[in-house]
Amino acid sequence: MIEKINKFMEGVIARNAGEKEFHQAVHEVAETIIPFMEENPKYVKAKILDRLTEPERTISFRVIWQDDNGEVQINKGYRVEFNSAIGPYKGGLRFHPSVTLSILKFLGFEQILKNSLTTLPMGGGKGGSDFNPKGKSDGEIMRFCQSFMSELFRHIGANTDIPAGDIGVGGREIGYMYGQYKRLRNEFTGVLTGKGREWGGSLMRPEATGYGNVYFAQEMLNSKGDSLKGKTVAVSGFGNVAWGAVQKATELGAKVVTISGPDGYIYDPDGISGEKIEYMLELRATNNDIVSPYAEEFGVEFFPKKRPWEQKVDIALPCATQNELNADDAKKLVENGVICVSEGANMPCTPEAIELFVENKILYAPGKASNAGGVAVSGLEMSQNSLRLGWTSEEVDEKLKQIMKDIHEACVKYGTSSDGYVDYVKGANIAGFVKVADAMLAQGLV
Ligand code: NDP
Ligand code: 2IT
Repeated sequence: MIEKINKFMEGVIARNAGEKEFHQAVHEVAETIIPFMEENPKYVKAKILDRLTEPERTISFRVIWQDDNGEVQINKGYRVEFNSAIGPYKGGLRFHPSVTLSILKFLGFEQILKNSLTTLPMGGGKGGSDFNPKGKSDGEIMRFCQSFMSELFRHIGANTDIPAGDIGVGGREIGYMYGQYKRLRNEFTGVLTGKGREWGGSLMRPEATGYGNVYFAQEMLNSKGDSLKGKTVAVSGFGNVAWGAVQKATELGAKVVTISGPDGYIYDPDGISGEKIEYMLELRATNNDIVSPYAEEFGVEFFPKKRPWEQKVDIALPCATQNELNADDAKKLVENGVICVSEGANMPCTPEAIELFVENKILYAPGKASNAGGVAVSGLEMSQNSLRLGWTSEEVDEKLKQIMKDIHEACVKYGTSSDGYVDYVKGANIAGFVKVADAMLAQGLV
């Protein structure tokens, strides 16, 4: 089996040279899907995994804009339309200087399986730019978003491809891009999700990813007769996902003691709750990329250039970015008695870290399962746009909870080992794969 997996990966690496994040995401899936396909030869014969790892379409374009000094700026723009077997392409846009095609292909590839897990009809896609929003004025952000959309608009549509937010893209950026799309097409449609509630957005979308991640952690703990109550939690990041996770974990009786940024992390032994959670939003809105002002504001300790995983906690929720929790971090968490790790970010744990969690039988959930709440509520936003109706927060939250429960159940169904341990990576990969693979078989060689 190892030989088969290695051979498959050799092909992927040769066809996608140098794209190491993409290789990493594909390898994690291949490890569990290739053995599954061997038991189900119809997928092997139709070369489903080879087809699944090749995007249906990759769009790459130039984005020209002018900064506040009148200087011309040039960025790269992309949209990877990965797979449309079960619905229109769906996935976020990331604006961050680290964005490359490799990053977007890893995200787009994971998005296929994640979207399938939500039970909603959405294919997989991802896009973005190497634009750095840090320190930019509101006018610069608007001009960049308008220029970006001036090319992207011809490739997307409410029934074709529906982008949303991701790192560096929140409500403000979605607003500017939506305005430009509407102007160019002269139509008011649900082409983007994460819109403002007054103009077609869903209630609960901003909270959805973080809330969903905590609901998933709760399901894992419940399956062991445990709960979040009284647990200490380390969260990384201080963006949209981290904010939602801190809020919901606190509400469910846990104590969140860390948040982090690229500058380091803060440790708040009293727990991040109430006005401190509101302060996270202020911090994010400064566009400055640093979390240290929290320490000054609330008189707590700041650990420059360190990551929160060195603290003793019961639960870890990595919510910042890819590969932010490595084997050393995982070792420390395990030594300190962590019981549950639930990914809010996409691919935050390295393969070596995951191996350690699984070896030690920690409850570990991969992002494609545990952070699917964000795109799930995006799917619900699409439904509301189609109906031209808006649901209440309670209605959306109820649906989100049910979806996270269903994803958990699907993981248990496909991921339970003979000793009872649930391998959520295996469970999520197979459950997500089956639906897409069967749709691809039914639709022929397209
Ligand atoms: P935000 O832009 O709101 O926040 C991102 C956070 O991660 C910030 O704290 C950011 O700090 C930090 N960060 C970003 N890049 C790096 C880096 N290279 N090194 C260290 N820290 C970094 O984004 P989101 O909260 O939306 O996204 C966080 C994660 O969650 C990402 O992995 C994203 O793909 C994933 N995700 C998001 C969903 C959503 O609905 N928004 C849905 C599902 C997953 P800074 O900006 O200061 O660098
Ligand atoms: O990674 C993700 O799932 C997202 N950034 C959300 C995508 C979406 O379309 O809501």
